[in-house]
Amino acid sequence: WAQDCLVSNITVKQDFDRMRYQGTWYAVAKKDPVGLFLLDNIVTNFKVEEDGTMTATAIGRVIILNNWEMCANMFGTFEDTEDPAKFKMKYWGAAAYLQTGYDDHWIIDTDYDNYAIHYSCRELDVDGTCLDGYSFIFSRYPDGLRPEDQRNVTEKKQDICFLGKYRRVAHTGFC
Ligand code: ODT
Repeated sequence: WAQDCLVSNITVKQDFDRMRYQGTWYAVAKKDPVGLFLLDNIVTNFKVEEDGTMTATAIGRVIILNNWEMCANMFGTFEDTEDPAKFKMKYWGAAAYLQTGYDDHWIIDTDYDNYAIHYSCRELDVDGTCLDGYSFIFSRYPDGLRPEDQRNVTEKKQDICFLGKYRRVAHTGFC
C-alpha cells in the first residue's frame, strides 16, 4: 500500500450521523492553512436545525490587523453533498472584520462521543494532491484525546497526508 495523497482518494466517515455529531467539540490540534486565522482556545458547537440543516458556531483566539488580539465569534452553515460526511461550509464572523469563506468540510472519522478528525482542502495542486488545506482534531474534552483514541487519530492524520503538520491547540480560558 502506497500513499498517493490524492484528495480524491481520501476516505471519510461511513454513514455520518449529524444528529450524534451535535454539541460541543474542543480543538486539540490543528494543521493550519496559508493565512491562518483561528489560533487557539477553539471551541465549536454543532447543531442540526429543524429542517435538517447542520449549522455550527465557533470561538477562538485570533489576531487581526497585525496585533489586535481578540476572541472571534464565528458562524457556519453546511451544505449537503452526495456524501453524508462531505459538506461545503459557508462561514462568517460576528464582526465584519473577521474572515468569511466557503470551504470543503469533511468528517474523516469520529466516534461521536470522544474524537473527530476534520479535513478541508482549499486548493488542489495540479497533481491532485492538496496544495493548501487545514484540519482540526476535535475532542469532547478540553484536556485532549483519550489515550485509546490516539493511535487511530495518528493513522488518520497519515491517511490525509498531514502527519507531522499539526500543532497543539491550547485551552487557556482566553475566550
Ligand atoms: O483557522 C483557520 O486558519 C481556518 C479555519 C477558518 C474557518 C473558521 C470558521 C468557523 C465557522 C463556524 C463553524 C464551526 C465549525 C467548525 C469546524 C471545523 C472547521 C472550521
